[in-house]
Amino acid sequence: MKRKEDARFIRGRGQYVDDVVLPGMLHGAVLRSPLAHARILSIDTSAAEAHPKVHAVITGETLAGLGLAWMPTLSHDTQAVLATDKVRFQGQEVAFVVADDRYAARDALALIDVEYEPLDPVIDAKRALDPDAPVIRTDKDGKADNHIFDWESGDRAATDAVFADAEAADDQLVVVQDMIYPRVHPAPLETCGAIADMDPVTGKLTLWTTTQAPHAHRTLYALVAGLPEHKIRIISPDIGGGFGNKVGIYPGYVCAVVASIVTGTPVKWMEDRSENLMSTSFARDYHMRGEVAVTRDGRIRGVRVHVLADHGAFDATAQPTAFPAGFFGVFTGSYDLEAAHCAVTGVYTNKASGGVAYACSFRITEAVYLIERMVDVVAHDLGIDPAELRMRNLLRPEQFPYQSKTGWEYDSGDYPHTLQVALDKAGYAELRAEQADRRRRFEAGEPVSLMGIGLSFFTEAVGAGPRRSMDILGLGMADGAELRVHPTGKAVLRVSCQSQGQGHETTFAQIVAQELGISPDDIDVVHGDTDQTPFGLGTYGSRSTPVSGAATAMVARKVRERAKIVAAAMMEVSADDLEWNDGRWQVAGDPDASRSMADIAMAAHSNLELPDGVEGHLDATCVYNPPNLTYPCGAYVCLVEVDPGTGAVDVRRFVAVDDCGVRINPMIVEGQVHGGLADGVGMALMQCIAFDLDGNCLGGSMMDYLLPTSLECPSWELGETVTPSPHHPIGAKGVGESATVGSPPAVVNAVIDALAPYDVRHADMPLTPAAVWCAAQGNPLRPDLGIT
Ligand code: MCN
Ligand code: CUN
Repeated sequence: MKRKEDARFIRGRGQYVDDVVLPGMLHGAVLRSPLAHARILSIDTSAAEAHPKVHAVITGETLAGLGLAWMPTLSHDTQAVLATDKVRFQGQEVAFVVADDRYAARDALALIDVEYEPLDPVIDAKRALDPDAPVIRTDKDGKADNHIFDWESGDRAATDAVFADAEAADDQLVVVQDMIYPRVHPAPLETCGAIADMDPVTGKLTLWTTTQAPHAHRTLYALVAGLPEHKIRIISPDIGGGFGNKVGIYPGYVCAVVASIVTGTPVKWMEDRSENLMSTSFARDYHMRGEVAVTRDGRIRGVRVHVLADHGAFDATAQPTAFPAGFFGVFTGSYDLEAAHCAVTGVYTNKASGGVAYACSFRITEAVYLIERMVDVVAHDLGIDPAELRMRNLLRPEQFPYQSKTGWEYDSGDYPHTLQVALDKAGYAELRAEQADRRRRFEAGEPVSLMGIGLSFFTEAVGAGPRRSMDILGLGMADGAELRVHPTGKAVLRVSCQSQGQGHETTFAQIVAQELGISPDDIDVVHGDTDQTPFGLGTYGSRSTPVSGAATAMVARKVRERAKIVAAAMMEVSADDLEWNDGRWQVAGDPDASRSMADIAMAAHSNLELPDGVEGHLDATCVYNPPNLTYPCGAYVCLVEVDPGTGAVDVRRFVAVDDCGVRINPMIVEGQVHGGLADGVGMALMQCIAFDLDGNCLGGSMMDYLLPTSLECPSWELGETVTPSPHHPIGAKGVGESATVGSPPAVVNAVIDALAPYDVRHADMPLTPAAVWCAAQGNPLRPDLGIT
């Protein structure tokens, strides 16, 4: 089925936040710090206030008077809304101007005079832990260093024992590799913004905003600002992409709300591209050491990991678990291990708050990258083919449900089969033969490019989630769904999740259609408006299908059961005699005696026909609290050509076999995978937010922060296996982030494989031509990653 929402998108009739225009609306702009670390000595706003088109200038001092200068983050830290004492990263919010139009607001920014006393910036995460490093969070009482947290997962003693054993044994070895997952940014098409409309008479706040989680945001505004929750309405209309960038609450949103309260008029704030890239929602920035204990015949026994996590100046991780690095716990990947342990240390640096999401499921991306790179390093050191090494170590189908060594219960999968499908589709053996031939020609001095074949096998963990392990500010992670079938048999579904391009209006209608025998065209899906939808935690961590999708199937089944009673009354039979057949309630054994949902709906609304005790109307509500996450998986094969003269990488082919359980809409799933694969090629080869030693952000525009285009992407070759989730009502697993998680290691493994004639064991992303060329020359310097 084609996407229902595209009818408006391809006609230019979508409504994004920046399309919203309210009568009398004023415009806000944010003054940002030019320095990465500096004390604020004074802020003089008088000249800006005197500007004829300026209505108000808000500073940290204004906010402090309201108790709003600092706000809590999702990871139990605090973040400055507008800086009062110090600025802590380049681009940090310092003041907010409200003016008649966007241009006047921007002009007035230049009239604000801020006196800064520059301080030494801390840019390198390792340097952040030096005893003499400048302390960034001096706002925290008694804080004398830049350390945020230490977190661990797995059994340290058991893992150390396996490693000691492997070190002592002749037939085993320990393989060690350091690697960096660089800082990247999701860069959605629409930047972040908000229009706040506080009605001074009714006291009702309507906030149009780019959020992936409208209900959670509403509750947070209520808790933090003391606004009554029933008087807050959050509307998140069509959003031009989220990718995790729109999970958090940004200072600009809060400023727009305060500005609307102060001026008594609606206030719009939309950031520009550079503001989005420099100040919002970075991801990754993990410095990792992986260690693998393995027998010489390729049996992986244990994995040990240490990570230094650079979270920037405020720990604003969009982390829905109670744990600071929670989902990194899936670093054991798809393999059957004896023991595993990881330790993650989080530090503050003078960078925009990081540690947030980017199609990542909160650290799974880094974990998958680490283990899939490590498996290739082991294959390199042992001289075993990487496909063969994976086959020897993958979990076997009979091990499911599988209890991982770090406490996760993988629900289902047939990993060797999924990998085999990918290898067959790629023609793996023939590719290796072609590669061997190419290498012979290269060694013979022919001017040929180097061919590399890279694999990855990933397990994702999506659909947050079980209440015990994942409460966010004490809120459970259950999602609501409400379904009404109208008298003529048309239905409206209301869900708490929020589509940013994933096609929920189509797929959620398809779920209801499947359960009720109504055409998906006759089902409207309402989302993204807290006044119109039930509570739930929104769309991130690929949780819409696992949680809201499950709620949708369950609410439809409730309606179907109610319809059964009405149908029985209509046909004057006992409900026990009815069976659900081909989208109709039918008298068992009598195909001529049946009623469609439309027949039943009309009767249910004309109470005359209903006997006493049978409730009229046809609607239901449901709250779904998932018993577990869902665990999609996939096997990817990437084929690259590397130019040995320039280091340029060309992705020649990419085979992706995903298993996301039952597919509701195969076309949409493929679209999700296409997007994620492009993301992976981008991160592996070009995307990186770097900083110079003074803390200047070097990725503040799309001239510097490179996103992949169709030119860098091959024509994707997709395949599928289907292992339904045993606990999901329709057996579906999430897929929205799978390819972003699974593809970077496949691309990197391919490039390193291509460099085999130079005996390169590892090189860090992004594998730009310069980085690849330097790696081939044995040059370890990476100024782009701060390694000089
Ligand atoms: N689907 C399906 N069958 C399945 C699984 C999913 O048909 N077995 C469909 C779903 O019904 C839905 C889509 O595929 O229409 C994605 O579903 P799901 O995996 O549940 O992910 P979410 O809808 O929760 O989307 C979130 C996910 C995340 S976290 C990021 S980040 C990301 C991603 O989606 N951001 C995106 N894909 C994106 N795609 C677009 N266009 N824009 C974004 O911002
Ligand atoms: Cu991890 S980015 Mo998505 O969860 O919105």
